[in-house]
Amino acid sequence: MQRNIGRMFLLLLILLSSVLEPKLSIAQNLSIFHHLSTNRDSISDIVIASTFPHNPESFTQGLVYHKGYLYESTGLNGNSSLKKIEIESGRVIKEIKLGEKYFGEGLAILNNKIYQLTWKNQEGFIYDLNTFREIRKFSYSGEGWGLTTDGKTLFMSDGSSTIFLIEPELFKIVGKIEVHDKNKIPVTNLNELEYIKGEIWANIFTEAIIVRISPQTGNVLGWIDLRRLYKILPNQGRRDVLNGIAYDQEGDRIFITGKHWPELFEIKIQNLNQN
Ligand SMILES: [Ca+2]
Repeated sequence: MQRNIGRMFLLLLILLSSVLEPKLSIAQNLSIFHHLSTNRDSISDIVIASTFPHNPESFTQGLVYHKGYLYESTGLNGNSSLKKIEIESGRVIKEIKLGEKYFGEGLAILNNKIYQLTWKNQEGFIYDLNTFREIRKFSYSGEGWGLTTDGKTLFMSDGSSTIFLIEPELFKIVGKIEVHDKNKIPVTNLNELEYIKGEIWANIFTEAIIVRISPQTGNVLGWIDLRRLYKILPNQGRRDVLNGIAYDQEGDRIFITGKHWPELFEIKIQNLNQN
Protein backbone atom coordinates (compact mmCIF):
# COMPACT_ATOMS: atom_id res chain seq x y z
CA MET A 1 0.00 0.00 0.00
CA GLN A 2 2.78 2.38 1.02
CA ARG A 3 4.58 1.59 -2.24
CA ASN A 4 1.41 2.41 -4.22
CA ILE A 5 1.00 5.72 -2.42
CA GLY A 6 4.65 6.48 -3.20
CA ARG A 7 4.08 5.73 -6.89
CA MET A 8 0.92 7.85 -6.99
CA PHE A 9 2.82 10.71 -5.35
CA LEU A 10 5.60 10.39 -7.93
CA LEU A 11 3.05 10.34 -10.77
CA LEU A 12 1.38 13.42 -9.34
CA LEU A 13 4.74 15.19 -9.16
CA ILE A 14 5.48 14.36 -12.82
CA LEU A 15 2.03 15.57 -13.87
CA LEU A 16 2.40 18.78 -11.87
CA SER A 17 5.86 19.53 -13.26
CA SER A 18 4.59 19.14 -16.84
CA VAL A 19 1.75 21.56 -16.14
CA LEU A 20 3.96 24.07 -14.34
CA GLU A 21 6.81 23.91 -16.84
CA PRO A 22 7.27 27.40 -18.25
CA LYS A 23 6.43 27.86 -21.90
CA LEU A 24 9.27 28.26 -24.31
CA SER A 25 10.00 31.86 -24.98
CA ILE A 26 9.57 32.95 -28.56
CA ALA A 27 13.24 33.49 -29.18
CA GLN A 28 14.07 29.94 -28.06
CA ASN A 29 11.94 28.41 -30.78
CA LEU A 30 13.74 26.99 -33.77
CA SER A 31 12.18 29.42 -36.20
CA ILE A 32 10.77 32.67 -34.94
CA PHE A 33 9.18 33.30 -38.35
CA HIS A 34 7.39 29.94 -38.28
CA HIS A 35 6.10 30.75 -34.80
CA LEU A 36 4.89 34.19 -35.89
CA SER A 37 3.11 32.97 -39.00
CA THR A 38 1.41 30.19 -37.00
CA ASN A 39 0.45 32.80 -34.45
CA ARG A 40 -0.83 35.13 -37.21
CA ASP A 41 1.24 37.96 -35.82
CA SER A 42 1.58 41.19 -37.74
CA ILE A 43 4.90 41.12 -39.64
CA SER A 44 5.96 44.12 -41.71
CA ASP A 45 8.33 43.92 -44.64
CA ILE A 46 10.99 46.48 -45.56
CA VAL A 47 12.37 48.20 -48.60
CA ILE A 48 15.94 49.43 -48.77
CA ALA A 49 16.11 53.17 -49.34
CA SER A 50 19.90 53.57 -49.31
CA THR A 51 23.08 51.63 -48.67
CA PHE A 52 26.14 53.15 -47.01
CA PRO A 53 29.58 51.75 -46.19
CA HIS A 54 30.13 50.32 -42.70
CA ASN A 55 33.49 49.26 -41.30
CA PRO A 56 33.49 45.44 -41.25
CA GLU A 57 35.97 45.55 -38.37
CA SER A 58 33.26 47.08 -36.18
CA PHE A 59 31.51 44.62 -33.87
CA THR A 60 28.44 46.83 -33.62
CA GLN A 61 26.73 46.84 -30.22
CA GLY A 62 25.05 50.23 -30.11
CA LEU A 63 23.92 52.63 -32.84
CA VAL A 64 22.45 56.13 -32.50
CA TYR A 65 21.70 58.98 -34.92
CA HIS A 66 22.25 62.54 -33.76
CA LYS A 67 22.23 65.73 -35.86
CA GLY A 68 23.51 64.31 -39.12
CA TYR A 69 25.94 61.73 -37.72
CA LEU A 70 25.86 58.18 -36.48
CA TYR A 71 27.38 57.25 -33.15
CA GLU A 72 28.46 53.66 -32.71
CA SER A 73 29.57 51.55 -29.78
CA THR A 74 31.63 48.51 -30.69
CA GLY A 75 32.34 45.44 -28.61
CA LEU A 76 34.93 42.70 -28.10
CA ASN A 77 37.71 43.07 -25.55
CA GLY A 78 40.56 45.04 -27.07
CA ASN A 79 38.40 46.26 -29.95
CA SER A 80 35.74 48.23 -28.04
CA SER A 81 35.22 51.84 -28.95
CA LEU A 82 32.94 54.83 -29.26
CA LYS A 83 32.81 56.43 -32.71
CA LYS A 84 31.22 59.38 -34.44
CA ILE A 85 30.69 58.50 -38.09
CA GLU A 86 29.85 60.37 -41.28
CA ILE A 87 26.95 58.40 -42.72
CA GLU A 88 27.55 58.80 -46.46
CA SER A 89 31.23 57.80 -46.38
CA GLY A 90 31.47 55.72 -43.21
CA ARG A 91 34.41 57.95 -42.28
CA VAL A 92 35.21 58.13 -38.57
CA ILE A 93 35.08 61.73 -37.35
CA LYS A 94 35.93 61.05 -33.73
CA GLU A 95 36.85 57.91 -31.83
CA ILE A 96 37.95 56.72 -28.43
CA LYS A 97 39.05 53.22 -27.53
CA LEU A 98 37.86 51.49 -24.39
CA GLY A 99 40.36 49.74 -22.13
CA GLU A 100 41.19 46.11 -22.89
CA LYS A 101 39.03 44.89 -20.00
CA TYR A 102 35.87 46.49 -21.39
CA PHE A 103 33.40 45.04 -23.89
CA GLY A 104 31.35 47.94 -25.30
CA GLU A 105 27.57 47.59 -25.57
CA GLY A 106 24.44 49.78 -25.81
CA LEU A 107 24.58 53.49 -26.55
CA ALA A 108 22.23 56.43 -26.02
CA ILE A 109 22.47 60.21 -26.28
CA LEU A 110 20.60 62.32 -23.75
CA ASN A 111 21.06 65.97 -22.67
CA ASN A 112 24.31 66.37 -24.67
CA LYS A 113 25.78 63.33 -22.96
CA ILE A 114 26.61 59.93 -24.41
CA TYR A 115 25.82 56.88 -22.28
CA GLN A 116 27.68 53.67 -23.11
CA LEU A 117 27.12 50.30 -21.50
CA THR A 118 29.54 47.42 -21.23
CA TRP A 119 28.53 43.79 -21.41
CA LYS A 120 29.67 42.06 -18.20
CA ASN A 121 31.84 44.73 -16.58
CA GLN A 122 28.81 46.22 -14.78
CA GLU A 123 30.28 49.62 -15.52
CA GLY A 124 29.16 52.21 -18.02
CA PHE A 125 30.53 55.53 -19.23
CA ILE A 126 29.07 59.01 -19.59
CA TYR A 127 30.86 61.23 -22.11
CA ASP A 128 30.51 64.81 -23.27
CA LEU A 129 28.72 64.57 -26.62
CA ASN A 130 31.01 67.05 -28.38
CA THR A 131 34.43 66.19 -26.99
CA PHE A 132 34.00 62.52 -26.00
CA ARG A 133 35.61 63.50 -22.69
CA GLU A 134 34.64 60.99 -20.01
CA ILE A 135 32.46 62.80 -17.46
CA ARG A 136 32.07 59.84 -15.13
CA LYS A 137 31.40 56.15 -14.85
CA PHE A 138 28.25 54.51 -13.51
CA SER A 139 27.55 50.99 -12.30
CA TYR A 140 24.71 48.49 -12.60
CA SER A 141 24.21 44.82 -11.84
CA GLY A 142 23.75 42.10 -14.43
CA GLU A 143 24.63 42.35 -18.10
CA GLY A 144 24.43 45.43 -20.29
CA TRP A 145 23.01 44.89 -23.79
CA GLY A 146 20.93 47.63 -25.45
CA LEU A 147 20.25 51.24 -24.47
CA THR A 148 17.93 53.95 -25.78
CA THR A 149 15.96 56.95 -24.52
CA ASP A 150 12.67 58.78 -25.01
CA GLY A 151 14.44 62.05 -24.16
CA LYS A 152 13.86 61.72 -20.40
CA THR A 153 14.32 58.13 -19.29
CA LEU A 154 16.89 55.56 -20.41
CA PHE A 155 15.70 52.08 -21.44
CA MET A 156 18.13 49.22 -20.99
CA SER A 157 18.00 45.59 -22.13
CA ASP A 158 20.02 42.70 -20.70
CA GLY A 159 19.23 39.84 -23.08
CA SER A 160 16.13 38.79 -21.18
CA SER A 161 12.51 39.82 -21.87
CA THR A 162 12.81 42.73 -19.43
CA ILE A 163 13.57 46.33 -20.34
CA PHE A 164 14.68 48.46 -17.39
CA LEU A 165 13.66 52.09 -17.02
CA ILE A 166 16.65 54.07 -15.77
CA GLU A 167 16.83 57.52 -14.23
CA PRO A 168 19.82 59.00 -16.09
CA GLU A 169 21.45 61.19 -13.39
CA LEU A 170 22.03 58.40 -10.88
CA PHE A 171 21.59 55.56 -13.38
CA LYS A 172 19.00 54.14 -11.01
CA ILE A 173 16.34 51.59 -12.04
CA VAL A 174 12.92 53.21 -11.65
CA GLY A 175 10.75 50.66 -13.44
CA LYS A 176 10.56 47.61 -15.66
CA ILE A 177 8.80 46.60 -18.84
CA GLU A 178 8.10 42.89 -19.25
CA VAL A 179 7.88 42.24 -22.98
CA HIS A 180 5.40 39.62 -24.15
CA ASP A 181 3.43 38.74 -27.23
CA LYS A 182 -0.36 38.68 -27.53
CA ASN A 183 -0.44 35.20 -25.97
CA LYS A 184 1.57 36.50 -23.00
CA ILE A 185 4.66 34.54 -24.03
CA PRO A 186 7.82 36.45 -23.01
CA VAL A 187 9.99 37.74 -25.85
CA THR A 188 13.59 37.15 -24.82
CA ASN A 189 17.00 38.06 -26.26
CA LEU A 190 16.02 41.73 -26.63
CA ASN A 191 19.21 43.33 -27.81
CA GLU A 192 19.94 46.70 -29.48
CA LEU A 193 17.17 49.23 -28.82
CA GLU A 194 15.76 52.34 -30.43
CA TYR A 195 12.92 54.61 -29.34
CA ILE A 196 10.86 55.39 -32.46
CA LYS A 197 7.62 57.38 -32.51
CA GLY A 198 6.53 56.42 -29.01
CA GLU A 199 7.53 52.75 -29.37
CA ILE A 200 10.62 50.82 -28.32
CA TRP A 201 12.11 48.78 -31.13
CA ALA A 202 14.49 45.93 -30.30
CA ASN A 203 16.36 43.60 -32.57
CA ILE A 204 16.33 40.03 -31.30
CA PHE A 205 19.77 38.50 -30.75
CA THR A 206 20.71 36.13 -33.60
CA GLU A 207 17.45 36.80 -35.48
CA ALA A 208 16.84 39.04 -38.51
CA ILE A 209 13.83 40.60 -36.87
CA ILE A 210 12.81 43.69 -34.94
CA VAL A 211 10.08 43.59 -32.33
CA ARG A 212 8.02 46.74 -31.72
CA ILE A 213 7.15 47.18 -28.06
CA SER A 214 4.70 49.38 -26.19
CA PRO A 215 6.68 51.16 -23.42
CA GLN A 216 3.46 51.45 -21.41
CA THR A 217 2.39 47.79 -21.37
CA GLY A 218 5.27 45.71 -22.74
CA ASN A 219 2.88 44.39 -25.38
CA VAL A 220 4.31 43.48 -28.74
CA LEU A 221 2.87 45.93 -31.28
CA GLY A 222 4.27 44.18 -34.34
CA TRP A 223 7.32 42.64 -35.97
CA ILE A 224 9.60 43.74 -38.81
CA ASP A 225 11.17 41.11 -41.05
CA LEU A 226 14.77 42.04 -41.92
CA ARG A 227 15.81 38.84 -43.71
CA ARG A 228 15.93 40.82 -46.94
CA LEU A 229 19.16 42.49 -45.72
CA TYR A 230 21.01 39.17 -45.47
CA LYS A 231 20.15 38.45 -49.10
CA ILE A 232 21.99 41.52 -50.32
CA LEU A 233 24.93 41.51 -47.90
CA PRO A 234 28.09 40.35 -49.64
CA ASN A 235 28.69 36.65 -49.03
CA GLN A 236 32.41 36.96 -48.51
CA GLY A 237 33.88 38.22 -45.27
CA ARG A 238 32.99 37.53 -41.68
CA ARG A 239 29.58 39.09 -41.28
CA ASP A 240 27.98 38.35 -37.93
CA VAL A 241 24.43 38.87 -36.66
CA LEU A 242 22.23 41.89 -37.26
CA ASN A 243 22.62 44.41 -34.45
CA GLY A 244 22.02 48.14 -34.56
CA ILE A 245 18.99 50.37 -35.04
CA ALA A 246 19.26 54.15 -35.26
CA TYR A 247 16.51 56.68 -35.93
CA ASP A 248 16.71 60.14 -37.47
CA GLN A 249 13.58 61.77 -36.11
CA GLU A 250 13.84 64.94 -38.23
CA GLY A 251 14.32 63.04 -41.49
CA ASP A 252 12.22 60.02 -40.41
CA ARG A 253 15.03 57.70 -41.46
CA ILE A 254 15.78 54.28 -39.96
CA PHE A 255 19.31 52.86 -40.15
CA ILE A 256 20.22 49.21 -39.63
CA THR A 257 23.54 47.38 -39.54
CA GLY A 258 25.16 44.36 -37.92
CA LYS A 259 28.32 43.07 -36.31
CA HIS A 260 31.12 43.05 -38.88
CA TRP A 261 28.66 44.06 -41.62
CA PRO A 262 30.32 45.90 -44.51
CA GLU A 263 27.14 47.88 -45.11
CA LEU A 264 24.68 50.08 -43.28
CA PHE A 265 21.15 50.29 -44.61
CA GLU A 266 18.51 52.97 -44.54
CA ILE A 267 15.20 51.15 -44.64
CA LYS A 268 11.53 52.00 -45.02
CA ILE A 269 8.89 49.88 -43.32
CA GLN A 270 5.93 48.66 -45.33
CA ASN A 271 2.49 48.10 -43.82
CA LEU A 272 3.35 49.13 -40.27
CA ASN A 273 0.39 47.30 -38.77
CA GLN A 274 -0.34 46.69 -35.14
CA ASN A 275 -1.22 43.35 -33.62
CA1 LIG B 1 19.99 52.21 -31.11
